[in-house]
Amino acid sequence: MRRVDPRQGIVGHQSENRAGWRTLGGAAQPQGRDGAAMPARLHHDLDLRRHGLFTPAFGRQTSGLVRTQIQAEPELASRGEEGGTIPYSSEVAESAAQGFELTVVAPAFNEADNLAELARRLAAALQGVRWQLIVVDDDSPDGTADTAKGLAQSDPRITCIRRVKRRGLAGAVIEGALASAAPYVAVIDADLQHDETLLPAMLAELREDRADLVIGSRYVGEGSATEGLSVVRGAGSKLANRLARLALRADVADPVSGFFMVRRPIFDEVAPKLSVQGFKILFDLIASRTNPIRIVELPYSFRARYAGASKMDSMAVTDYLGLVLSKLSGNLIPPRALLFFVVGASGLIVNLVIAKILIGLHVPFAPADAIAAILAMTSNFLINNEVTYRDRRLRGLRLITGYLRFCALCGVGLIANIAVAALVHQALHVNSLAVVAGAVFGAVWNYGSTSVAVW
Ligand SMILES: Nc1nc2c(ncn2[C@@H]2O[C@H](COP(=O)(O)OP(=O)(O)O)[C@@H](O)[C@H]2O)c(=O)[nH]1
Ligand SMILES: [Mg+2]
Repeated sequence: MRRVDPRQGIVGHQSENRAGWRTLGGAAQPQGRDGAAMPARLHHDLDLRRHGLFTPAFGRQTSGLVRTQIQAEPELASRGEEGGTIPYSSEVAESAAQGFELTVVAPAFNEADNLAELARRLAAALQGVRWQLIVVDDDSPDGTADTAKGLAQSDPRITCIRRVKRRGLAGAVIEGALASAAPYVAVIDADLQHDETLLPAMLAELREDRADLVIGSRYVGEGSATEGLSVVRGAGSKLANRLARLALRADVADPVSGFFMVRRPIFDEVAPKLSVQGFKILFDLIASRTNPIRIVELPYSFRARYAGASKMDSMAVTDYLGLVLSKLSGNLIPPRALLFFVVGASGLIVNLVIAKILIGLHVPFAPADAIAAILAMTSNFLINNEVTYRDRRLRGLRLITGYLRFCALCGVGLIANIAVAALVHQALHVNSLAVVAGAVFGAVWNYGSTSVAVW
């Protein structure tokens, strides 16, 4: 299978399944009139025509740009070196006025020191493409939003969405992508771990209609993660990939990659189903799709961070496990509900341990059990507030009113639990089944009602 690597401007020759160009779903090749594969920079020019963007007027304005790109290619590489600048020109404003073809969404939390370099590298990599960058910041204390808006002052292709009182990579990506009006949306980390020079090749796959989703993959061909991930993180990433492949109906080598490009209508369609919590939006996107999509994976090497520190933590891992389990349940149980049930199970342990301690201290059974139950409910509420609903955490007075509502609703849940258990016992006369039915009903009630009335 012949392939073009636009980054090198060469025409390669590779067999269909040769590592490095992993294609899921048949794909036509970019070809010239004589049937030969074309250098990317030439078929880029053709793309503009095919997409109806190369109107005579637009052609006059942009053909110079395309030609400049071809002539300036050796120079382009040197401009891509650190420290160089991409001057803003009237051509940028003209192409922006035509509408962007590609939105690059960069979720950013405490990435102020990376943004100027990110913008510079995108400009170098995407010459001749009508691109925009949307930085989605979650009110980072390091002034990420101020930095992004400072860059936006001198380059209209850059926008910043500053979210307040919210946290989460997946939610940030969703909001950035939903703000796009471009036909194609890419997601890239703001810390420069992803290789932005792959973007033109990813775009070519979509423009040439060879794919609906293109993944920058660390686990095909010459792709690698050794530079950007420690040994432990590397092992974790491979495990996460294995779990994801279990839950997916697609054979994807790197379904937890944070670097991908997709047709915007696909994202728009799937967006309401995506979980706003968590780190692995690509996995969610593939798992939540309704129609089959063509996926292409292109290799890249995951680099070390440019500046700043990783935000991946145990909560991100917990969220991911919840997401995989939720998908394995066929979306029956939302990831948040799974977490809520795990917290509920921890409450049961708290209840048992405290009751045992109090009874050991010769407190009569009834008050001992009541105190243990209240403490278990309190610990459930606090853990759920800190973990399950950490993105909507209650504070101050709302913490107290939320706690009272939580206790009242769980009290109703307990009554419902007992009532359902009694009914099932009456009907089937099986103790264990009655207890389980009551507990499940109570847990579902507790989750459903508190998710609406407390958080
Ligand atoms: N807006 C936003 N961005 C985030 C959040 N968590 C992580 N990010 C960004 O997502 C990208 C990947 O996160 P990173 O910490 O580098 O994860 P790692 O590469 O797996 O270590 C980076 O650009 C982060 O700044 C968040 O809560 N909100
Ligand atoms: Mg990173």
